[in-house]
Amino acid sequence: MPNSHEQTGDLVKERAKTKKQEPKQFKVVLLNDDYTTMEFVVSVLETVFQKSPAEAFKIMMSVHMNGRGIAGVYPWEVAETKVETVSSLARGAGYPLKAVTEEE
Ligand code: TYC
Repeated sequence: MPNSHEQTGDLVKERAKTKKQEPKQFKVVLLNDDYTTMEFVVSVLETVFQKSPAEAFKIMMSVHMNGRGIAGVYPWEVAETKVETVSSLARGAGYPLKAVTEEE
């Protein structure tokens, strides 16, 4: 039955395509510490994670109160680059601010 083989092939291809269109996403988690200023964290959230001033303040306060919080969710390479940018900005300003990635 040559037709059924062709149909099965089409189905497999469709499924594979659907999977490729949904790459894994990674959370960038901001960690609290006692030394980084609130102002610096807000500026990082605005510049690196494109948050509005109000949203940046909200996320910063949530990290301050809960120890950690999600700055954003991105494909792996973007998430890793954001973590490195946070680390580099913090080091340059003399703060221990740290961000890590987590699989969603
Ligand atoms: N806890 C810091 C302070 O009281 C503020 C802070 C918030 C630091 C969020 C890091 O990810 C952070 N100055």
